[in-house]
Amino acid sequence: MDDLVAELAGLLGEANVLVSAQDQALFLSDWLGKYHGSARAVVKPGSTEEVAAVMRLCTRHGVPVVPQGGNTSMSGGATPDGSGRAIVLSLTRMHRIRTLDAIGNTITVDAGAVLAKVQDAAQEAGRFFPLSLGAEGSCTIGGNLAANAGGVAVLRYGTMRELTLGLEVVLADGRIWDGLTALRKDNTGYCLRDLFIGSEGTLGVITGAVLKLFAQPHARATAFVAVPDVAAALSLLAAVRDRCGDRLTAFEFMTGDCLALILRHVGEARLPLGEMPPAVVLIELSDQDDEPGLHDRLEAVLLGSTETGLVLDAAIAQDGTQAKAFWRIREGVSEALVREGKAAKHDVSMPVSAMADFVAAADAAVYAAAPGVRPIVFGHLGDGNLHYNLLPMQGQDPAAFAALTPALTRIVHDEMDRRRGSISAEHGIGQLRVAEMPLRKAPLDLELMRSLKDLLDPAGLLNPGKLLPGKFLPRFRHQLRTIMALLDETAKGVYVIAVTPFTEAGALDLESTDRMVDFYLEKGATGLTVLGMMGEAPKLTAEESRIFVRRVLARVQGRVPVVVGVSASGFAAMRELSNSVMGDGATGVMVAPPSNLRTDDQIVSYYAMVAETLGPKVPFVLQDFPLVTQVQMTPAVILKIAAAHPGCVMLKHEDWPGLAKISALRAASDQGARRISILVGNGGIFLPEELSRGADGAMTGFAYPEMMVDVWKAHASGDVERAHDLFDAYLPLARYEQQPGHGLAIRKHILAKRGAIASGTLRKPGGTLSRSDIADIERLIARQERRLKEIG
Ligand code: FAD
Ligand code: 2HG
Ligand code: ZN
Repeated sequence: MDDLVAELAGLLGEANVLVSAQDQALFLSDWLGKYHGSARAVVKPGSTEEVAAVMRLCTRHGVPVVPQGGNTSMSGGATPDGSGRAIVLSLTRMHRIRTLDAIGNTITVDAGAVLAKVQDAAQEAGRFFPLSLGAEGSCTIGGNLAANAGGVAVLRYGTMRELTLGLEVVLADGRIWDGLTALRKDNTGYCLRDLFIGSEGTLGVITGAVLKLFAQPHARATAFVAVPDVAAALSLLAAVRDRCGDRLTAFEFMTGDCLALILRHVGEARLPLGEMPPAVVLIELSDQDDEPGLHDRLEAVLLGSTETGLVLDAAIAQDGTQAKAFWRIREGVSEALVREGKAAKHDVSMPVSAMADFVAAADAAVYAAAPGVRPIVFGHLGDGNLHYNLLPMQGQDPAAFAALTPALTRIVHDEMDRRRGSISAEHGIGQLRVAEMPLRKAPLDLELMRSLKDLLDPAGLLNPGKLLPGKFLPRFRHQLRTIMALLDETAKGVYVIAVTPFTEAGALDLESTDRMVDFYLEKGATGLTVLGMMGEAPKLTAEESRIFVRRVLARVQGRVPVVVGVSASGFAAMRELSNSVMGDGATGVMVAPPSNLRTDDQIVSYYAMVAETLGPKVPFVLQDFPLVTQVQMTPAVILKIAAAHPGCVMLKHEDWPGLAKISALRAASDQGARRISILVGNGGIFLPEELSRGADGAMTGFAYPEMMVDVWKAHASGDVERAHDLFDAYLPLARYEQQPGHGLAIRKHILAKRGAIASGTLRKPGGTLSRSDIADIERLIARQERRLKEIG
């Protein structure tokens, strides 16, 4: 027995400190069987004082603590990591109903009290505690509070937060915060209670709570209703609300596929309708009395809705047994899912009115990315909360599906995000969604949350790895859209093509990504371009590409436009990437032609397909880079594409040097042809001449972006000589960086030397620089600095 365990046993008694694998097993895996951890000990204190003593001890020893109630978390929130360092603090021995105040309508309970027992205690006293969910036979009040649980009666009674008056919490350092009041009104400053609700065991251990009670509803009417789809279900919701007001207690949705799954796996579930419907809702009304009146109301609204086509069929429960049977179907869903396989689970929240559109869009995007994957969609429609679960394709290897899951989750959450929703309505973040937090929460949210965590748990011992990500990426998605207009024909200046920073080990280096963005903007970039075809974009996975783009967008925070290269192989992949990055806040995309295009017609048709694929709302840059693509685009072809597609707003001109092409394009626009922006490439080595021919700036990635910025500015101010002088000073290095097959290593080496990125590493396969190369670079930099000084 180690020292800590011995001390714990001294505090709680040996029987309440579990160390053997067998005794611990039930506490170390989650209900879904997704997470398996290990623990130094599982401890079961019997009182608030014992919890406080455990916390003092753990803080003294620096031992992490994972609070646990009924262990029914749907997000791995109560499962320790695999290190074996943490203790699991189980509240299950603390299950007393402390007091019940029938006049004040409150019940005070230990945090380890099982929800169903609290419901029973209320009922015995002629009162009602409304929180209701499938796991109520084993989940605890502490877990419900820490997760801010929802369930099937939120529509009428609210979430756990709304059902709570007071809390008792043991802090990380062992102090007991006594907020166990039954006050309905208390305006004496910040609401500390609400801080702990939904904190998932990361701010303190909840040991007791005062909960609200209600009058018992003696009358109920329950219906199982077939509807054509989510949209009809939403219209029906409005109709029921109009007719029944607050009597509407539950409005639960399930698709036909979800229903079929339950009927297949839950033995006692029987379909109460004639035919398998496309979708169903389970509706419950409740009131103090007058059951016949309730039934009449429900029947009337269902009849009316049948006439308008919202309802296809309906069964109204004739007694409590039938109502229970309807609910058994609904409550069987999680169990059925587990029996079918390991689902990718999503618990999205959004405005109720957005849900039909969300399901259609998410289904389409999921099918496009992974045909055959099975959405099982159900949830608390009236609360704007859907459980959008995805099951593997029939017969799919579970490991292959697991590998696909992060990408599918990203797709689902992107659709949610487009509707300004949340990645968790009721199941919490836990460990399942922690990686999504930086992508989905605003930087200020994360900063404030981190400050609170640091204040209450400075050593980070409470439920580490859950809810809060280790490091934050700022995100300004929604704000960005409003600030940043889409790319258009007037774009000018210098759009630096960003490199992709990697660590020495070849991993994506996101911290350097931030630094690099800052560097480019400090040097005067008027825009940024990422995932350019000549860089290392092809070495990124689709997931990495999205992460990288998001990081860049988050760092840019709308200060300059960001263009993303989407020359993915195949139109479906192009559409997917483009939708994703535009949804994230990119200002436009760039498309190079595939090298198999030969004739002018083929090029024109290809870009017609591009325009159709991207849709009318996505501006695109036509990349003309014959040296690499082998596709020769004449001015006539470029003009034709620009004329046909308003979405084509810019030419990235990278012909070698192709000055005549720029002249021809500008002459044509002088004659009335559509004028689009022209930004030039080739590391800027023809920039002064290209500007003189009518280019609007550069889109390229020389390691000294300030050269392009200064040249462009001097040229724009009319000082062409100065533009040339500046250019000449940088030319030797720009020329050196243009070496085919070697240039990117040189560029990254210089950027690392300049502190823009941590390492000049190229991801494999990628070249390295020899000593002689580095000596060349040093000499050229020294000469360049000298020359710049000379010209002032
Ligand atoms: P646990 O799983 O033990 O813990 C949950 C989180 O709370 C963890 O982060 C844990 O560290 C923390 N925690 C637990 N106790 C304490 C405490 N005393 N102090 C501080 N932190 C603590 N959820 C819904 O919202 N709506 C539903 O409809 C719903 N249905 C479900 C159906 C099934 C079949 C299952 C298995 C789960 C369902 N859940 C639902 C998920 C789950 O949130 C709830 O079951 C419940 O709220 C978790 O309570 P628990 O005691 O099991 O908590
Ligand atoms: C429910 O609504 C629960 O039944 C569980 O929140 C959802 O299993 C799930 O995804
Ligand atoms: Zn739910």
